[in-house]
Amino acid sequence: MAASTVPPTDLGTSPSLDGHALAEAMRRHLFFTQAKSPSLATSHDYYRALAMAVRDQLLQNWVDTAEAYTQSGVRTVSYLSAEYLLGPHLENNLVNLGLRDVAQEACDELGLDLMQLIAEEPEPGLGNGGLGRLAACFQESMASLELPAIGYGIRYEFGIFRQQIVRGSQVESTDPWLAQGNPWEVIRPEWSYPVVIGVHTVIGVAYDTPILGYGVHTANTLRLWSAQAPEAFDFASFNAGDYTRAVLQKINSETLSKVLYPNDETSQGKQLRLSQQIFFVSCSLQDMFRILKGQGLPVTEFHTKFAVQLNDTHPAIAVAELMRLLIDEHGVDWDTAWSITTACVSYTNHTLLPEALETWGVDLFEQLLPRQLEIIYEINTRFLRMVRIRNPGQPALLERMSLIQEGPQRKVRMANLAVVGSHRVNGVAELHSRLVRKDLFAPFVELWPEKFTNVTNGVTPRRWIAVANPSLSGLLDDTIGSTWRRDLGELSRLESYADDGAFLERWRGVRDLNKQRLSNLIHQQLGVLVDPASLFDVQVKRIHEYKRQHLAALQIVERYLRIRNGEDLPPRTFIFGGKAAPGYAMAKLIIRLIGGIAEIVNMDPAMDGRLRVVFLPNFSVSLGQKVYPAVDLSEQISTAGLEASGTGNMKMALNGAVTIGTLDGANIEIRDLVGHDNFFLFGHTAEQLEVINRGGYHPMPWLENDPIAREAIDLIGSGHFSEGDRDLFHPLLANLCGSDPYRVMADIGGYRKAHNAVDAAWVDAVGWSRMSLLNSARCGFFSSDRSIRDYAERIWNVESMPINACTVLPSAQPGRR
Ligand code: NBG
Repeated sequence: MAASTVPPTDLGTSPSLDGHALAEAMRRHLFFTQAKSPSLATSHDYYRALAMAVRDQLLQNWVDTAEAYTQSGVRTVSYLSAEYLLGPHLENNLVNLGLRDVAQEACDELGLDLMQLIAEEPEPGLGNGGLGRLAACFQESMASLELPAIGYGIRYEFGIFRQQIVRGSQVESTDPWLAQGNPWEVIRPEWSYPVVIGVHTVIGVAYDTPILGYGVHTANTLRLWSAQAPEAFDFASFNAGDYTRAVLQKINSETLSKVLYPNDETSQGKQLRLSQQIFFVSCSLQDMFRILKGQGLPVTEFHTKFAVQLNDTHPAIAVAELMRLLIDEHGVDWDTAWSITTACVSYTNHTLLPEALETWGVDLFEQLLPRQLEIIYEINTRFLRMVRIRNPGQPALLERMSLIQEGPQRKVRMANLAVVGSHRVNGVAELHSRLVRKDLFAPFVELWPEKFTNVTNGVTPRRWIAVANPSLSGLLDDTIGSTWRRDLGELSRLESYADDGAFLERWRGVRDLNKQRLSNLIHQQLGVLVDPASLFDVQVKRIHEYKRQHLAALQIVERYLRIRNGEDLPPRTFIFGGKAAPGYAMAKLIIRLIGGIAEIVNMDPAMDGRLRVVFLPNFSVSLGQKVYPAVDLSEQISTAGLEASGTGNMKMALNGAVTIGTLDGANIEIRDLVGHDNFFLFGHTAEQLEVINRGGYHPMPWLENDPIAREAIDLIGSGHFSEGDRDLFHPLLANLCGSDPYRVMADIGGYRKAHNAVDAAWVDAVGWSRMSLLNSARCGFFSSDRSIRDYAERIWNVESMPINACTVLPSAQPGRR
């Protein structure tokens, strides 16, 4: 069954390009771009030749799109994000151009393996996890919906670190993703801007990457800023013979875009980080003013031209910086500047975890961004005056709402700045948005109820089904036609096959193939044999205590003990993957625990054919593409109220996984849509936990009533999974039995029951396939196209602008602009 990835021809690009022509183009690029003969060419050379040939095909769309936006002066989304976890471009671009099959033909003609070439592309890992990947899905959806948009961010020279697992522990190394060049970007030295940080000036240079829409002519731009020193070196120092000093400034400046902070859901308050934020935000805003001017619009129209979206608080300094640019650089008065700012800026909150809420020491601000701090003070004064007038005699309220946190070390609260400076604030799933209103920003909701809203996250079906799961794509095309790629609601048409035995067979066939594919990869990478017929139980995501990988680990130990005691349980393979922030000791210990368990379990002949545990190193977008389609059971087991949404949960369900999960984030919406019978629920709700917490939570009473959990904990404590070392896991166990901040012990009993229900359900293969199918069929809602439509209508007020083919021909443009 070949996956047909060709979009409708009326919308597709390059209808005339066939396999032979693409093969010719590759030969040409091998010669003219790579300067190689076939006999010397490496796989990577051929990857580049193909990438360049594909790039040639999309340039027309890209140029046309920019031209059409410029001519029309259309309202544009300006998406500000410190992270974009893009994943490799080549295959996605092939799918979106409708050239996937053509590329296959071209490679066949040249005797090359297309998948091998695709695997050559280093992935731009410019993000940590869900937040960065969401930004990438959103860019692709905006282009596919033909929405005028620019994504702005930082061109980190080193992305998220590479993770190796050495004797069960995480070892980090750098990710030099640009080392072999990047065929997808174009440098725009003509668009560079100075940013003053403290006493230094740094220049931001634009690097543009095209973001192709699916089956349309739109190709939007992702513009990432790279930091450069104003001068390559300081001539005065150089002439005086101080060569080190001569290049110091250059090194310091360029450090700004050197590396992504590898922290997920934590804020470290480092000077470099604040500098990165102002750097990319200021460059982006200056670029918007340049665009405005180029289109002949007055600065006072800034808010009609642009909808500025803050992806979390990382770009929140935009509120002060836009005010500064309007007032200081463009001579606008305060009140007008403030109306412009609040009319165009909106803010998405992505977490309730207190450690992730960014605050910056006032002294650091003073030192790096004195003018912006002055502006923040002024915003605060005016804001608090308004609050005071409405709420006489409530100093505690003022203290809570202030942009400045008082105390021995005064701090700027970036979330409060973002809320005050925005016209809309949203959370990323129903529950999360409710908690944002009820807890995090409650007094602001009193003041501005209409400001707060929800947009549930989504994922792009192009990358997460069409690219990731070709066998499922083929089956869908045969069954419901190919329009699901642009209208994921079409998946609901699968429902009518839920009781069709022959169809369920085919469904299972697709899933078996994907599981076989993942088993091969596991064998290749780890030398571990896993049975593709076993239940694949998967938890891949950042490692964090609130996500509770340790809860899953405890459950595996319980299972191990039960099998050792002679119980006959259906075969399971537990698959983990995810990175821990390098400084997060507890998360690293959780990885170590999983590694220790894997080592014992996989060596024990008594477990053979019943239990396997693997930790896949270096989880990434490309690895995710191989994992998600092979998941039977999706572990979404965070402490209720703490996972804002989750998006891995959506990728898995769409690809036919059944979820075991808590009532947290988007799990709740998934469960409501797929039906409560097709979801394994457990755990306390956010409300129940609130009650428990109020009474003073302690794990001991739970543990005392749970001999099974106790036995598992004791076994870990005995050194069984650490070669006799009784101390290794002590911090983790002491934490679980002491304060248990993430309520593992309160939920472990319910989790066990849910797993027993999974075992019972798995034995009924037809019943399981039916559940799997219904999960896909009913999750069309979780397309990022739907999320983006929500933002466009309810937050940005932008409309789509279809791009017609060939508005500009390369030859017809003699050097304008
Ligand atoms: C993460 C949440 C996820 C959510 C993504 C995207 C941060 C700060 N938040 O639950 O933890 O799916 O954002 O919204 O990374």
